[in-house]
Amino acid sequence: MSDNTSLRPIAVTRSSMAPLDEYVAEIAPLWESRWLTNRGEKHRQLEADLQAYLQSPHASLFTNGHAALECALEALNLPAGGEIITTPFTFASTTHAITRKGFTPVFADIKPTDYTLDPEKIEELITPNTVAIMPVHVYGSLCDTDAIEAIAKKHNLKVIYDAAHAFGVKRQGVSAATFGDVSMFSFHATKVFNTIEGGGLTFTDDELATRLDEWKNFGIASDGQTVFAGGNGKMNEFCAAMGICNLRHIEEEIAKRKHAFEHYVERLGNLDGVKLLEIPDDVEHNYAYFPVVFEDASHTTRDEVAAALAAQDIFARKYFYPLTSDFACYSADFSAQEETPIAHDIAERVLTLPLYAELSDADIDRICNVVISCVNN
Ligand code: T4K
Repeated sequence: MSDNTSLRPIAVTRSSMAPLDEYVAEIAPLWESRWLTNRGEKHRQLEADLQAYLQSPHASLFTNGHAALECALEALNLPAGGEIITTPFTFASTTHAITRKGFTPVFADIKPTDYTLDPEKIEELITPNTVAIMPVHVYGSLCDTDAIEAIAKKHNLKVIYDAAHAFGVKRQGVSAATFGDVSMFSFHATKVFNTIEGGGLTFTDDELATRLDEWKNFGIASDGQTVFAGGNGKMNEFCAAMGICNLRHIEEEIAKRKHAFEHYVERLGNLDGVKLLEIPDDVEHNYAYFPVVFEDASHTTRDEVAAALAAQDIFARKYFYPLTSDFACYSADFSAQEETPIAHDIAERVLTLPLYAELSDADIDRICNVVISCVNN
């Protein structure tokens, strides 16, 4: 947020970290207790802090967001081998969680407005084998949760939101953590809120809380019996301590990101040939990403901008190109171009510009000058 131009390479993001002395004070008691993991004091405190912040009766911590997503798919006891309707415009994790748990992803198209799953495309894909819907609040844009959950209710399907990008987002004061049967948040180093590595699930079902606690501790129940073949997904005390510290600064973090986001909008908002992310009036956003979609129907402008930025040591990213359905490991099975033309089109034209709390106005000006010059020539 300072006006100094940085000299270092500028990456798409940069981890936010609470002050070092604050973190040191938080972890110092661990040298006394020697309790480093397995649902320690920091773990319990962070779960409680997150329940309050995310307005959720349960916030279950995991080693990372992906493990949390896989665990949710197991713990919901969905019929084995079923189909899950999802979006291909996402990070690898969403689709990999589905396939690694033995389900079949069925890709529905996204909306051209906010790039989230289009509810109107979901119902036609439901078959007797459909067991769930897994939408993504991509870039922190909330899905059309009312429409999606109405469809799920009508067809008796579970809804698992990939809310990896939506930490702190609210619509009409209601937290992103409260939608669907389960929501998964990523607390990776690159996220608005980080625990170094980490993730969490939010939900209301008390029984699910017990199953998840057992799952992430090898299926061992509170009475010591091992009741099923669970895995190991426990967040350690150092990561939980990082989360406790970073959560104290979350409002400041989001305010700084908002400043950066709005500075981009000031510079690029009137530029013909680009579409910026629109934030609805009733949404409190977290300003997680700054995606720009270029009007050029081919990927030429997008690629030129990325190359021109890279020439100045500025590294924007093509989140999310290619679509997951076009990954080498899936492309033989799914033909996304025909089934999800909007997702395919956006993936060809999107570039995610650097956005993080410490990004200066002067750096944003440098980035915007490159974008403007490429688009106008
Ligand atoms: N669902 C969705 C929709 C997701 O986007 C993700 C993760 C998940 C699920 C799974 O959640 P986790 O299991 O990760 O909790 C990054 C992140 O690794 C990944 O968490 C994230 N999505 C994805 C969108 O972005 P890469 O491969 O682009 O990261 P990388 O290493 O290139 O880092 C990008 C930039 O971030 C670096 O150039 C500099 C900065 N950075 C990176 C690291 C690792 C830091 O400032 N500090 C760091 O420690 O995947």
